[in-house]
Amino acid sequence: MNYSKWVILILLVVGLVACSTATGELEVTDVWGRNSPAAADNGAFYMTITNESGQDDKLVAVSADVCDVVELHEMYMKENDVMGMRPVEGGAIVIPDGETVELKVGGLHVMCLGKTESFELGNEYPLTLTFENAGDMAVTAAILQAPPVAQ
Ligand SMILES: [Cu+2]
Repeated sequence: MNYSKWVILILLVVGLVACSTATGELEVTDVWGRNSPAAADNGAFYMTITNESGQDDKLVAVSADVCDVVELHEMYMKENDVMGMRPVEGGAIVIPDGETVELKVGGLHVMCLGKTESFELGNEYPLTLTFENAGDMAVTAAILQAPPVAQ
């Protein structure tokens, strides 16, 4: 194969990959992490996920180099009006077709257990989201000032 054929082949492959991501049927936006000092063992990431894929999907895992372990958590009301958090049922967050699911302060969140560095304002960390149907998706979380938690 000569050089120009290789170029055409590579362009075709790049085009196919671009198309498959450009369909963007599962869209992840506003990915951010809460600022927290190195002294805090754990951190949290939040994001908005919109599913226009035509079928239900599930966020089944998240990986991040800056966390020893990542879990998908939800806040819930314990007794005496005390909020607690726990891993989501089944270990996955369902993203129903045609709906938008918000991971936000006081609700669903990506729990970063065993932070390996201080989450300073302005830092950015790559996360890999794994969806049951859509597969892996790479996103970047910006570290922002966390809004006050509603009482
Ligand atoms: Cu949590």
